[in-house]
Amino acid sequence: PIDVITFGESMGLLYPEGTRGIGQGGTMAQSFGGAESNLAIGLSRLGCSSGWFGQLGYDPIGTGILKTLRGEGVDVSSARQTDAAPTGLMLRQNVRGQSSVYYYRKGSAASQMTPDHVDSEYIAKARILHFTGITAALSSSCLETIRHVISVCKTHGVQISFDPNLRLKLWNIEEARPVLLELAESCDYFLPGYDECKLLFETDDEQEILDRLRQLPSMSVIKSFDGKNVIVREAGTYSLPFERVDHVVDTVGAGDGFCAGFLAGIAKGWTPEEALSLGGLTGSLVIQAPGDWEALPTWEEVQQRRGNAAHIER
Ligand code: KDG
Repeated sequence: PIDVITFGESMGLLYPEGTRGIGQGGTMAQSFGGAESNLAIGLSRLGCSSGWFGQLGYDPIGTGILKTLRGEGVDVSSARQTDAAPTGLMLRQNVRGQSSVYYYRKGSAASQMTPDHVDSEYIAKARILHFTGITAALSSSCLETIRHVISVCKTHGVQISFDPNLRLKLWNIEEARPVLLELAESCDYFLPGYDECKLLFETDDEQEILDRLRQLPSMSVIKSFDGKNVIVREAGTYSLPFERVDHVVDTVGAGDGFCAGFLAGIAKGWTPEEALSLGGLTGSLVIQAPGDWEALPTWEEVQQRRGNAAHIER
């Protein structure tokens, strides 16, 4: 078995070095991103087995992404590369603390994923299958792929985790709402942010949001609810204040880090309350260094943070 399998779009990432913005000349640095591959890396670093699949182009960016994922210990045996379309790209800049992203992903290899690309036997190996709303926004065939994966999970008793990851650059809230709510109905763990809840349920009223989440069949875990992370179940709520962070460097990837930590806890057989604390800690470490996934902590780092270091550093 594989603890967590996830799928979606991973893209090349280019960003200006230094303090210049895009279009102002200078040198671009390269990396890659993708909410789901960030999560798979996070799980692997936390000592869980993880797999990622999706469709990349047969190009140096796609090949580079696969190499890095392999190096991080993520199983990519079910990932595909195609000659028919390129790997998507995103450009990001951080000017005076304001981060902006520009996507070059329309028609990308990932957006052409179809249910035929899904290996049911591979999915059946997962203890938990995780996907995000980004994939649902890419194309109708990607949304069909998600629906197909959900049915495969139900057939094989695989638990489902879903992060809505609302990206309003990809679709508007009217398009997104019914789809994300449909998907929330079919998962075991629903992992939204509080701001996403406000948009999904069309209210700023805390109590109403909690009531709506309680009506879902899944357990919900709200990231960033007024300085805390909160588990919402029919039986009640449980909340844990944020970890102390002295210096926020780059918040991109915090949600993926949180989900990786939470699912790692669940995969290790912890209670959801214990898993929530690993989620919070992992997310807090991601934002203290740059990169979408580069700052994800290893299990050893997490242990040290918790004061459980197995050795004293010399
Ligand atoms: O959560 C971080 C992701 O948003 C980033 O790595 C890129 O997946 C991505 C996207 O679609 O923006």
